Amino acid sequence: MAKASATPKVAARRRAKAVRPLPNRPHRFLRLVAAIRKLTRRRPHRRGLAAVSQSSPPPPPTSDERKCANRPPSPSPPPAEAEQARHEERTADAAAAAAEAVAGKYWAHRHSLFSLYDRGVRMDAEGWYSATPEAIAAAQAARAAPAGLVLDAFAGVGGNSIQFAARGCYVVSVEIDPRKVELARHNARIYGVEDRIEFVVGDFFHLAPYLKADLVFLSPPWGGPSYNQTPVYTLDMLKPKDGHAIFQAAQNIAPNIIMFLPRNVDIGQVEELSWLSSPPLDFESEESYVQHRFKGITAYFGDVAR
Ligand code: MGP
Ligand code: SAH
Repeated sequence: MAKASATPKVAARRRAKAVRPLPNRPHRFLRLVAAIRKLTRRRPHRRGLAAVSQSSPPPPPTSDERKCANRPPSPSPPPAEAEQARHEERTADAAAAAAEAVAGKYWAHRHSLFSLYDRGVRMDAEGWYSATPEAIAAAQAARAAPAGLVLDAFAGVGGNSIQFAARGCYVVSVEIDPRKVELARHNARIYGVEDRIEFVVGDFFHLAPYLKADLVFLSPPWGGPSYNQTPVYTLDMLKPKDGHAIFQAAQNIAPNIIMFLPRNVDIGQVEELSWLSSPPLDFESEESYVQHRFKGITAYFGDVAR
């Protein structure tokens, strides 16, 4: 397994090996974006396929919603208020968790997560512990061809999407949590790459059958910071589905896949993913470091593997 840290020399070597993008970009990117917009508009109130754009107006009430609005008052709070109360509770919980995270080790890492942190980068609790450190995200992005079309399937607060866009890729960033999408959009603006990223609030597994790209980037949830409590991390521990299901969904989208995985992952299992294709995909794994600290394993499948 290779050991990698992001030096300009390595980045230059990687550029030479970069995967050639499919032709017709950016038109293909725009067509894909139009398709996603259509898809997400058609079913605007399903969590898995929520509306994409911050500026989209809320959908008109359905006949059921209108019936709800006309119901006589009941002793329990009306659904909208109860939902609002639940939302506020969740927001307060998230804010408390974020404050806790900030007070801990993550605050010390803020500039390695985002070098422009002081310009106003925003995070939430999960973002603090799962954003890919910038040097690692930049090294991963260096494998993609400039102007290639990248799908970031679990985009979080934007750590990877921003680096792919900074390298000149067009990026479709899928993230299930709408609040994170707003954070990612804000962070991309700070890095000046917002116009190369299409943000989609949605469930990757619902959207996957409709998507095509040159490269899929996968950094799914690992199950929280306790992922390293086990000596060997197996692919069934990934969330929200096991590693095979995640990889298979990605395989139908692009011939090149990059996965960012825990440092204690069972590397044999990861290599086996390449056998899901016939003939097997080229495979390479490397240890990803930030300032000599081992942070995770990056696995490359397809032409992006050396
Ligand atoms: P870590 O091991 O929690 O932190 O995460 P650190 O500082 O290396 O731990 P310590 O043992 O040195 O104290 C290391 C890196 O893994 C983070 O910066 C994230 O990039 C990534 N990471 C961690 N988690 C828990 C997740 C996760 O759930 N999902 C994803 N995609 N990445 C994660
Ligand atoms: N690479 C990101 C961090 C990703 S953390 C960064 O650098 O910022 C994993 C993310 O996957 C979380 O933000 C979580 O909300 C999201 N997620 C979980 N299930 C998902 C699904 N089914 N579809 C899309 N995103 C999902």
